[in-house]
Amino acid sequence: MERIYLDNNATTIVDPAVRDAMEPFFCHMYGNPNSLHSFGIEVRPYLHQAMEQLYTGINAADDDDIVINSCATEGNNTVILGFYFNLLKDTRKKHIITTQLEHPCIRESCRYLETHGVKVTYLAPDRDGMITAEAVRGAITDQTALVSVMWANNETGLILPIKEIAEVCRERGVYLHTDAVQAIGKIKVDVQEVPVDFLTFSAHKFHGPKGVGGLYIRNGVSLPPLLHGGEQMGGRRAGTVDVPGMVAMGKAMELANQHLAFEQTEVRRLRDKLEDALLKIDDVLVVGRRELRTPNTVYVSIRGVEGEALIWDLNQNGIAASTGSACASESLEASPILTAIGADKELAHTGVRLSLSRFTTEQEIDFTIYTISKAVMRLRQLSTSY
Ligand code: C6P
Repeated sequence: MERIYLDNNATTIVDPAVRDAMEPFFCHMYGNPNSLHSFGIEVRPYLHQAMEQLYTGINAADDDDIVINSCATEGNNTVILGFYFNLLKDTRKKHIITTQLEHPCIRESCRYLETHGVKVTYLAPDRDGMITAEAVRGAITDQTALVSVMWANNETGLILPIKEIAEVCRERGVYLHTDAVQAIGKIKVDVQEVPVDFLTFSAHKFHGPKGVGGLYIRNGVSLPPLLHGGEQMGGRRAGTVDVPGMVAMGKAMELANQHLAFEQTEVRRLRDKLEDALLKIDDVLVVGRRELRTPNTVYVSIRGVEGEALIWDLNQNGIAASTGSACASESLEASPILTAIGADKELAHTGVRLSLSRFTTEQEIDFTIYTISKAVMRLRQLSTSY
């Protein structure tokens, strides 16, 4: 049976062109770029090229930094914990603002800082699943050092008003970090248009390999490293650079930007086709207006159909989807986002995330529509509450 992958917000297939780009760096050009011999020297231009691709990809300025690391979890921890050591620990600025929508790697690092006396505000989404710039403005005090708000949400695909939030932070003289993991490759990310101070990304979310990511740091902003040791990354992140991973991430970023128009047209068209079909089922809730979401994501609640049961049914038919974030997929708790937008308890247990990519085909979507309608009928018949 051919399988269908609709869980692209969890991870993506590596683009074959990306795999080809990284391949020579395993058994042929495997030198350590810090070595002084030919094996080390020969890989440096490729790292340089990867950096160029990353800088161009997010429109970073020459004097900004992009620190290559292992994943977005590392990038996010570097910012949150780095802030503690840099600013929060010894000053009266002991307040961070973040949101209830963030990935656990932000939430848990903030919780950890709370045990060290840092005050954290976790802004709740409004009825539309959004965090407004006004909500951020209202939470800033003269003790606030950092605001951390994601660019796009991994579960709903909702795009947050990060430009307006950046303007508020600038006005109030507060640093802004954004987790752009779910934005890169789906919508335009330009750090000149949207003046954030820190931005994180992870290659495996845009058809690069797992285990490599990046942290953008605006020029002049100081942030201590999370990993201390050698002088790699200008002392900002010690440890031998993952050469194949970095080359691959550069290529993946270049391809992601080349495919942005395709995401906005073709991927969006297929997502809308799927969404329209879901909305034809009775008692269905789709979170967030579609024009406010990344073009690949739909998060749907179907009354009388437990999210896990539907995922199981789809999996039996070769279709991969999820009830939400992959790292919380074992949790049977009600979805916080569905609860926030006012879904009742029963509906809040039925959320299913379907996320497409540029590799998703029309036939796959047609088969998914057919399979979901059959599964919903079957599961509703079995339901004691519907
Ligand atoms: N979200 C999901 O199913 P890593 O694993 O470190 O590369 O990325 C973590 C991460 C950080 N921020 C956001 C917004 C994310 O979506 C993720 C990964 C996956 O939604 C796996 S939990």
